[in-house]
Amino acid sequence: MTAAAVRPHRLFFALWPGEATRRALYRETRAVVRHCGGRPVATDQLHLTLLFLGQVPGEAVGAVTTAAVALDCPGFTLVFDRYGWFESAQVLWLGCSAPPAPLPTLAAGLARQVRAVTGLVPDPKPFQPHVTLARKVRNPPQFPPPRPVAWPVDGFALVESVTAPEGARYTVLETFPIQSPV
Ligand code: 2AM
Repeated sequence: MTAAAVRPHRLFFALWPGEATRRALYRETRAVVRHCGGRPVATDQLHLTLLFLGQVPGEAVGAVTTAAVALDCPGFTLVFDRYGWFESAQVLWLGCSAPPAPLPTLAAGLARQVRAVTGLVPDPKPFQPHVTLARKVRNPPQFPPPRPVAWPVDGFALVESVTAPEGARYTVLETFPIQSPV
């Protein structure tokens, strides 16, 4: 086994937008992000975290993948139509005023599967679906809501976070299709 295979990986499951959705997320939020006073998340890194795993031993990554493959989930479409702010994390985010039921079901199913298959205990914090737009934002957003952005979800991703001096970089390791949205 190579050193790369056995080293721990900082992992999370996420919805990773396709190009059209990514462009729309950028287009509809760029003015607010520019004026929020924080550090924008690069457009190619925008995502919605489903389950944060943290450090996973290299030898457990295969089991994490197996856990995700076993999931059965209908496709769905998210509509992003509101800004939010996490005061303690100083994060400006984009969210949905009416997240469809399959979204929390998918996040909970992943947590259950990962625990059952790998024995790892994922982050127990309640699921708060959001796309982080900017960090180090010191004040709550005082902006009108964005024009709604529709994100058709037909899969999810296992993503690695690598810490660098300029901040974390996220790389998709694997993608998992789910049924296409109807
Ligand atoms: P955030 O964007 O709100 O910071 C990788 O760090 C991804 O996992 C980010 O989307 C991050 O959310 C999310 N995440 C959830 N819980 C986390 C935790 N305890 N530590 C770091 N990131 C976490």
